[in-house]
Amino acid sequence: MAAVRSITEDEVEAYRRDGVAKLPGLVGPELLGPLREGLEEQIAHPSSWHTDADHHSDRCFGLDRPSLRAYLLDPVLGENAARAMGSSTANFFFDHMFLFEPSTPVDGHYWHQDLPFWPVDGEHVISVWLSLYDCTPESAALKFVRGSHQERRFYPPLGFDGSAMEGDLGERAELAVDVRDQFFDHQPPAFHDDPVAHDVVEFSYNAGDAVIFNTRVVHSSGGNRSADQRRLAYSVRFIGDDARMMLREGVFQDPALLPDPDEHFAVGAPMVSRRWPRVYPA
Ligand SMILES: O=C(O)CCC(=O)C(=O)O
Repeated sequence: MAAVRSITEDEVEAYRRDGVAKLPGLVGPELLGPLREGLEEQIAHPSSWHTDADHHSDRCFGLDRPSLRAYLLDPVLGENAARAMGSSTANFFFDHMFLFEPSTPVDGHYWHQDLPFWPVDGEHVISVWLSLYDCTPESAALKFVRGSHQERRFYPPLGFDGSAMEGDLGERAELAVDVRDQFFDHQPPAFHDDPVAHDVVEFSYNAGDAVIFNTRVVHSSGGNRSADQRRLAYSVRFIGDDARMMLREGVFQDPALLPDPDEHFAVGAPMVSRRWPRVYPA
């Protein structure tokens, strides 16, 4: 059996309609072991980009770990991303791990969209979030505001704890453009207070289940309130044909995601960097 299964047409349709589609059993048990091992090594030896607030996260590390690299560059995973985006290609953009140990509640939620944090714009930007262990809404399962990818505006990006994030873009900070008209002037409402009215979709995941989601869709978990269930997730981000370089003035833009210093970066330019290898077609 293949290590990563292919997305179905129904799942592609759900992704386009709702901005998110659950992919049960995306990854088989034979791949879960090596992925867990690679992530445990990373937790023990975090990168300079890791954060430890209420939960632990790290990013942009997997290409250097053979057991993770094979998954990140798996052409079936890339093809799934390309088909969902409606793009003829998929390039790896970056990987991101999120660990909530048991009893790691959050204060409210951290509702957010991903795209406004990242130095990229376009429709062909997508995430595949994989659950390494079983998880339920009680143990920090990721949930979504269905259809919120259709809203063209962004909520101003903040950290998971609600505080403003800072990052040094170096000389590239000067390239940032004024896109204030693309932003709400307020933070997201507490969608979890009325999940029915806001069409919040809450999934439960078995180990190896994933969601594929649009980087404009609003999402969060409610933190890990379970006393004994660990929650470990691994998100892979892909970019496709229409993705273009972007820097938004006055809002946090993640410096970890820029091309290497010796590489070209210009707002509106195609996403070309040795850090973003082609995954599909292989
Ligand atoms: O796993 C989480 O709690 C957050 C995940 C997330 O925001 C993402 O993958 O974009």
